[in-house]
Amino acid sequence: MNRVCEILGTEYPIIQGAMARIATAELAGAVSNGGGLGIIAAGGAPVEWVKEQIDKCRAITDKPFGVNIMLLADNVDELVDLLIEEKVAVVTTGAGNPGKYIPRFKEAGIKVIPVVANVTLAKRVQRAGADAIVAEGCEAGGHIGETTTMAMIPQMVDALDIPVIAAGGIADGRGLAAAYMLGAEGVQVGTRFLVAEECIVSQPYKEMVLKAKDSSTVATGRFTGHPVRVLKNKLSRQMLELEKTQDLEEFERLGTGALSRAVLQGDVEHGSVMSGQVAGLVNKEQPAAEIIREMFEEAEKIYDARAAVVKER
Ligand code: TUI
Repeated sequence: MNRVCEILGTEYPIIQGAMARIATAELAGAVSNGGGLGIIAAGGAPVEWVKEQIDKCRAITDKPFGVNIMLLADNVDELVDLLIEEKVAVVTTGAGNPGKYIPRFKEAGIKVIPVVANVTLAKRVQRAGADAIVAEGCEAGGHIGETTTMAMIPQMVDALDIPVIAAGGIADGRGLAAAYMLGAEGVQVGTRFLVAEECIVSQPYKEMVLKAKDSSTVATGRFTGHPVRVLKNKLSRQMLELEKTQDLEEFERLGTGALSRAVLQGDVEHGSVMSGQVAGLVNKEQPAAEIIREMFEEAEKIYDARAAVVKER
């Protein structure tokens, strides 16, 4: 059995990306029912809301699922207490170093899988006791690091003993197979699950992903130290304009409530439409379970067909 499946308690070594405001119990439950690991994104939401989502997810699925903690949120300590009390199966983290929380999760029997974007932080969380890491390349949507998935995965694999789960730029069986070739033992997929039938994101957001092409995303806010990849729209153009003056106050004003505007209200011109570079590969709304099955079937076919390329001379 695959080391990642063993840690996650899943049939397939695939984690659904934690998309703030978007990854609710509906999507997480559907992904877990489909044999992957569904994730509820706590984002900056109140602890009570997260508790409701956990209850809801447990009503949708008997299978394991996880909760993601965004470490820039101001209620992280409270959230950690909740997740320990609820004994969720897996915790993933983003946008920081979760090191100081890892011992308490481990004591509670919770698997911890930090999402990281560089080898230095990956080594640090391995030392702190992480069970695996998600190595997220800058092709990913949302808050990103500097390095691509292609360059990062083998460097992570060389530097770590714990399993590496690849993220950023993976939306079909080809990306999945490629991640394995680089040494990953699992994948995390966000953008393709945005258009899952069970995903509650607004229809205009889904349509924008479905219509996107290779050059449709851009990273905004590099000068803030927290670059974020989004689909290009009026808001991203305004934000890029602010890079010239580096007006942080105005940047933050523009960003306030921007994700909700796109996710809940469907305003994809003035809202933040976070998405990975693979949006151009995502062309069909379908059930989460079908996405998982298709990806692994396609990857298997590739292995069978391409083995000849390296074996036959
Ligand atoms: O965290 C993510 N993706 C996210 S978080 C998010 S919410 C947000 N919105 C606006 C600004 C910032 C966050 C949307 N998408 N992925 C994992 C990830 N972690 N990507 C990059 C990092 C990261 C970057 C620098 C983690 C730590 C870090 O510096 C700390 C260190 O010690 O290296």
